[in-house]
Amino acid sequence: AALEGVVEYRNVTFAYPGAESPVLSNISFTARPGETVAIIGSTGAGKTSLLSLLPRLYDIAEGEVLLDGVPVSDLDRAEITKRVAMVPQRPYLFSGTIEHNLRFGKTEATDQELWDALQIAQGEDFVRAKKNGLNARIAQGGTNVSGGQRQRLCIARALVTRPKVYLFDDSFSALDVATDARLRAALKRTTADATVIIVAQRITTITDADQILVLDNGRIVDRGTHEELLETSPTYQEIVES
Ligand code: M5T
Ligand code: MG
Repeated sequence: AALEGVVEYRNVTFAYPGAESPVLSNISFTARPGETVAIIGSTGAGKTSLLSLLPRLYDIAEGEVLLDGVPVSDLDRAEITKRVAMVPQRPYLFSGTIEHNLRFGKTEATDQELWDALQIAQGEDFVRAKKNGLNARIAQGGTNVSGGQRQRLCIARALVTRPKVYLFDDSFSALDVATDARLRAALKRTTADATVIIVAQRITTITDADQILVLDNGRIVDRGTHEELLETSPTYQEIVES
């Protein structure tokens, strides 16, 4: 099959509707299948805004966001979500069973596929520990599961859709370091052929990324691998030391 899941941002400038100044300026990068691109930067730098442009949560005024060479503005959201799964910064669970929450967006998945996704997302144990397993009920907004459990269920939900592109917006922040490391190792095996774009606060989550983009005030100020940035980027050094 042809390469699928190539993401390219080309000179993207973006302002929220009604806002006076752009939150993203002249953003360009490419993420290819098999690669992990990490985005790091202080709060308000524009990381979430940057991710949200691929699934077309907003349309851009300048530049282009391309998925497999096609501007996303020419694709409808349903076509994009077949190929792109985003785990949002505030992952949402709705009132229903764990199974309902995991199948969201892909009803034909088998129970085995749900368990496989839970295993990768490090959520298998706590679901098995529940009396009703996959049929255990989740309260509206996921208030009866912990923040880390909610993140893991939302990661499992993304895995169930078998996307070509994964967008993780700070998806590992509520996990302890050991669980984070196990999850990412499992994820790496599963997503070996996928394109992964990951926003993270914790440096250890991104040190092995193929490319790290340092975002500051809506601009990519530096880019490279962890080792390269340690040498060349004062902004990155500040983040590492903080
Ligand atoms: C970047 C503004 C926000 C900030 C800037 C999501 C969102 C953001 N903004 C809006 O005006 N409307 C919105 O719906 O855009 O915000 P961000 O992209 O959320 O930044 P971040 O993800 O790097 O920050 P954080 O805190 O998640 O690390 O001026 O007001
Ligand atoms: Mg954010």
